[in-house]
Amino acid sequence: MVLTSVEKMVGLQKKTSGIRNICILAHVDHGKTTLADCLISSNGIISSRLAGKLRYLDSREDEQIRGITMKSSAISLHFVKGDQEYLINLIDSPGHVDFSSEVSTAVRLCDGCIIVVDAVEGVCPQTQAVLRQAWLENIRPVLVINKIDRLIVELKLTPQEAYLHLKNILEQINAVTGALFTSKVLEERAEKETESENVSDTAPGDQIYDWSTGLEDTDDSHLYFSPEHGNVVFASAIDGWGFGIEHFAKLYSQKIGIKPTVLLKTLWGDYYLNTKAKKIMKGDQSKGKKPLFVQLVLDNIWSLYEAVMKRDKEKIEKIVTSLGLKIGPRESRHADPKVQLNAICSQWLPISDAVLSMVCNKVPSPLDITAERVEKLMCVGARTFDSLPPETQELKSAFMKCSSEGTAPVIVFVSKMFPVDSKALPQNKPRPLTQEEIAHRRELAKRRHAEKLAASQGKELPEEPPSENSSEVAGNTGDRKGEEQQLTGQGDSMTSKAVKEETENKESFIAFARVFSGVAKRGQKIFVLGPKYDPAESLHKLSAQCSPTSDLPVVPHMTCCTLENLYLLMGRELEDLEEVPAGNVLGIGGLQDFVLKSATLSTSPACPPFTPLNFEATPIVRVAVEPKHPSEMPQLVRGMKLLNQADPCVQVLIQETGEHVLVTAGEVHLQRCLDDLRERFAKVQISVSAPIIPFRETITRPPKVDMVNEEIGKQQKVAVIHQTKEDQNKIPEGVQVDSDGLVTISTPNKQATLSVRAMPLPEEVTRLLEENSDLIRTMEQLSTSLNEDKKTHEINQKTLDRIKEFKQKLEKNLQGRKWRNAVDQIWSFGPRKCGPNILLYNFEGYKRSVWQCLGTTVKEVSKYRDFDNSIVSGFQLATLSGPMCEEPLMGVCFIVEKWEINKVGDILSTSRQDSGENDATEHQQNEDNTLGSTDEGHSANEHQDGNQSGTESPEKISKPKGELSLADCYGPFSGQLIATMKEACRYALQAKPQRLMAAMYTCEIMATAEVLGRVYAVLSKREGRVLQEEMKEGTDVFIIKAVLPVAESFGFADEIRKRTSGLASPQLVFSHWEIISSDPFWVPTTEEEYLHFGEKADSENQARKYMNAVRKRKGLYVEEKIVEHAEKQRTLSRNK
Ligand SMILES: Nc1nc2c(ncn2[C@@H]2O[C@H](COP(=O)(O)OP(=O)(O)OP(=O)(O)O)[C@@H](O)[C@H]2O)c(=O)[nH]1
Ligand SMILES: [Mg+2]
Repeated sequence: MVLTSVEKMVGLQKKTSGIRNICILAHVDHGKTTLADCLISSNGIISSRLAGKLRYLDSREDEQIRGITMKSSAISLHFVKGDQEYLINLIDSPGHVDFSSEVSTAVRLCDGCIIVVDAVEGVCPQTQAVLRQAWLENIRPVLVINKIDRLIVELKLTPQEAYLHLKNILEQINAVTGALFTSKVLEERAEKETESENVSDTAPGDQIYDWSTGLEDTDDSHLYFSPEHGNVVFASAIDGWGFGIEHFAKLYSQKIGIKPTVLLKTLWGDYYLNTKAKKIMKGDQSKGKKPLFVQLVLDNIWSLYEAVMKRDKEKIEKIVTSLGLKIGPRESRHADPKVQLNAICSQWLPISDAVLSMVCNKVPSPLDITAERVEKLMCVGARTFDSLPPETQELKSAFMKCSSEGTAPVIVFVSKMFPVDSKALPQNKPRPLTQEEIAHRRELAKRRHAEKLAASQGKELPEEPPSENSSEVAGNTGDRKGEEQQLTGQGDSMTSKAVKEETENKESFIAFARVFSGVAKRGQKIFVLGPKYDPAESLHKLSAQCSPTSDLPVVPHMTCCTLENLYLLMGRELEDLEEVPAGNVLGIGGLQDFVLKSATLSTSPACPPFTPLNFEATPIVRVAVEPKHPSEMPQLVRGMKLLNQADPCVQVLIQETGEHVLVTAGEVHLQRCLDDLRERFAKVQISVSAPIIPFRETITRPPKVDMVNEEIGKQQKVAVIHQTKEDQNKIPEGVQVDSDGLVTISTPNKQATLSVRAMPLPEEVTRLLEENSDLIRTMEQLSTSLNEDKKTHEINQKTLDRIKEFKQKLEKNLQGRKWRNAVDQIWSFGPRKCGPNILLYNFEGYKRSVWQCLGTTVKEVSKYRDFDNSIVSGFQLATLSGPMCEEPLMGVCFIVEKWEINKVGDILSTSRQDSGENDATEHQQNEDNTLGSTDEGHSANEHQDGNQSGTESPEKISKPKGELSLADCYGPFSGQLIATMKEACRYALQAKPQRLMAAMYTCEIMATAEVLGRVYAVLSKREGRVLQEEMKEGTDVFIIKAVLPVAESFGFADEIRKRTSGLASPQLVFSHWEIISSDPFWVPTTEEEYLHFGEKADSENQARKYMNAVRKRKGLYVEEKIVEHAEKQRTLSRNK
């Protein structure tokens, strides 16, 4: 029986101080959904007998089958504590890494979270990840240590051991929070320091760095979990019990006559009770005393479990009566002791009371949102709060007030869109009639009956005044009108039938959202602000007071929509609402066409878009999909669009090859996406390619030893003749490669010559480039705007500092003779101008810098400058796809050592010779931009001012007219340069030892000692490498940390699970790129190798296998000798 009506909830929603928005976070399988069940059953939505078995919030079929949660879902609960009433908006989240993006969507809407930790497994990788997410969002965590029954039943610990174990877990968790806190304080301190440095110019030599200072004066006690602070609950969700120590403190203060405040402080910790003196003393172990927690709490629980497990009826009865509980006959006679336990414990220490009162005490209400959190939400990227326009800054107070008055601006954040079957929407559901409607109908029926009677008796009824808007039919005209009514009624039901059919099989998207300020009303018009919306820009165009209802000019990234339906989220059900006041979590219908995944909604144009959600997982697993029947392509495309909207993390793309590609976070996620696509969104059969695994190409230093570990000396080289020949064939005429790997190549028209060398970058530099790709992109944008002399981008001091720091780090890591001045000579990064490869220039007469925004270079115009872009473009192309299998490059540095361009006049003369008729069209070309874009004058323009028709640059005027055409029979000169540069890079790369890089997962596996061997076997079969193995304290569980190539990971989790009979289950997270040490082009070249491997060298080569697989997939030529040296051919004779 549902105890709370929707009306009650609506009432509670208005009392902001009694609202708690929380989510449940944990590692996979630590019992979030089970705990949610217990909390839900306290509201009577599900029966308490089913709590823990039903997993009510796992509403998808596959969630129930697999037993893991895959999406976050919300439910509103009512809780009474003393004379206070609370509304708890509870969100359950998934724990599996593949769905960590769903956690981000939940965390954003909440003010606090319940961190659940398994008492046996302790802190796991996802526990740390969710703690970090809670931290980043600035929400208050509380802790539930769950599954304590396992300590009793499975591990068979004594209460004393269990106490130590729990203490240990608590310390581990606090260590994680401590680390987060310390890093933040230090960061803030460093920031302050730089600020104060900027202000006052103290002599730098006198400063002594003491890194601990900031930490000491910052109070951090509220951050830590400690039972005495009331933010820890010990529980067993499956058995329905849980308690905070204040429960026992209250209980025992009466029994033993010690003040509850004293007990509260000493019940957890190394204190014991001196029964004679009735005093609590410190220090337990040394004297062999039991700590209070063991004596007063754990002992009782242990003895209850023991009694029930041993079916000691007398003892059970004794305990039950002493606790004053009533156990129903059904439970007390039940064969399963678990049922009895549940019945007793859930009455004795109801888990929902313990958890919900902790939440109400410790989690702030929406009114107490901190200024820090508001500022963080309002500032996108590197922007600071002070740099926002004043109207926007004013909105901060609206956030802080969280007011539901009519004047308050409405601010809503949508964190995800989730699909709901249209049939399940409240407005499409058959609704039970209300009392009034029933009464009304009865009245009508009565009257009709009376009319019939009257007609038969020939009497008339007294007339009643006809009421206009009621559907009642009155008086003697009733018959005809009644017919009409019926007809239209029928019409109605017919149209509604049609609508129904239409809505059948259709998905509606509901926005998962929270109101941060104002009241969201049904039918209200509101602005939808995209993530790139900039209030500063639009406030120029609009007045701050304008509302979404007025006529507005077009503003980028801003649209207007209507809040069509508002819903109360009740797990599997939705309830219609008229309006939702500030501070509540809600569902919004009708945003499908306006919001893709997340958005900010507001009635004020000054509202900034919220900072994007922090996603922990990187989508890495990609597959190509196509419909089984090619004619069903449109359905698939539509389905993929819907899927993209429904999942916060999936990426849906069409590759250059025309393939439709899904990119997902992992195998489980992929499976869910495909199921959704098949059964829900596209409803067609689809075929799925094998996962497309990304690789990177790179080069290394030449090896010092050969494949049989012999040192390579020149005299040992064997002339494997065909190999050398092949090598020579690869390099066409006109390309010179010297012994050092310097490649010299000319453009087809011989007007320019380039010398390029490739070098491997040190690993740290590659990592640095990867980590700072956003910064590099910002630098690129800054340089462009500087070049265009636009001052639109005010350079933020913080960004500048970060760039400086980045430069210093690069300098530190690029040292030695080879890299002299390298950092100052960086010309570009690639691919896409921000990747992990570098282009350097190293020749006289040229100056250019990516550090332009730091103000280091003077602008210099030279003959090179005009073709600068071509070289950079060639480099971008070369780094985008390498020669091995057309995958992007990584960690490669290209150095242009020579770049000669013939004098412009020479180019001109040759181009005249080559194509004399060009002169005739030259005038036209000057006007025609498509051709003109190739001429020098124009490209000079591009660099300098970008205005083409106005004042001409002095250079251009001084040049003879004919010079404008630089195209010859080989095509435009700039194009030739791009192609030449690209070729040069590729050859330079091939002149060095090339290697493939594989994407690596890190995985953490927990396994018991007996299955350890099998885990290792699976790991080594799949090229995995164990990094660390340690034993979890107090258990016989080993934690193995390993890395594993993504390419070998498919089916890994399943295989491990099968081989260990489900005892070990790994979690895979993308971590980094790693060089595969084997050379894909390797053939024996030294005498030893030749002897060892033979001429064919056909033993397995991992890198070559990967490379050829990629080449095959891309339809590139694969060098494969199918039958070589066939010894004997067998002819199968046909049976006659
Ligand atoms: N022994 C014991 N088992 C529990 C307890 N709580 C939950 N479980 C079991 O642990 C398993 C996982 O529980 P769930 O509630 O689905 O875990 P979850 O954290 O929601 O898992 P995900 O949503 O997939 O991350 C189920 O088999 C539960 O029966 C507990 O207190 N004691
Ligand atoms: Mg769950």
